[in-house]
Amino acid sequence: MNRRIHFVALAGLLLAVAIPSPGLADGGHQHFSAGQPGDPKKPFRVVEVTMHEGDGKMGYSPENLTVKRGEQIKFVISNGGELKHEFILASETDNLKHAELMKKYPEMEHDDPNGKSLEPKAKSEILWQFSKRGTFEYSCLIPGHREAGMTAKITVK
Ligand SMILES: [Cu+2]
Repeated sequence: MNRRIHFVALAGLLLAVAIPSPGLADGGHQHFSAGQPGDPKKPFRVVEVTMHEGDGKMGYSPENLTVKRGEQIKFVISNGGELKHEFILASETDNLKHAELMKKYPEMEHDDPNGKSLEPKAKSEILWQFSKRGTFEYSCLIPGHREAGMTAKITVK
């Protein structure tokens, strides 16, 4: 009996060590498709992003952004609408997968290095380093919002 309890405790410990915590944002364990969280000690460019809706459409301003590979951008994001919105920075592929998941869990809240949920009139910031060339995006994955136009393209040259 005693040995068995020890075995269960040991197995639990091994399992806890073997599974990396998704909450650790040290860049080594969390998967980000659009680059990596920025370093506030290094230079960055500020890009102001607003979220809005009206006339059956939803969107961001700006809708297009071009950055140089390695450049850091501080996104200063404001929700200028009457609804809750999100800013999720990733590849289109990852955002589409994430959007499918959000259809099942529409109440998902984001406060991640690459994504924020913003209540109406709320503001937030994301500092990001675009370390990879390619085409990425920020999008709102609340069901129906992306479809109504809430996606913006980022080109990393
Ligand atoms: Cu939205």
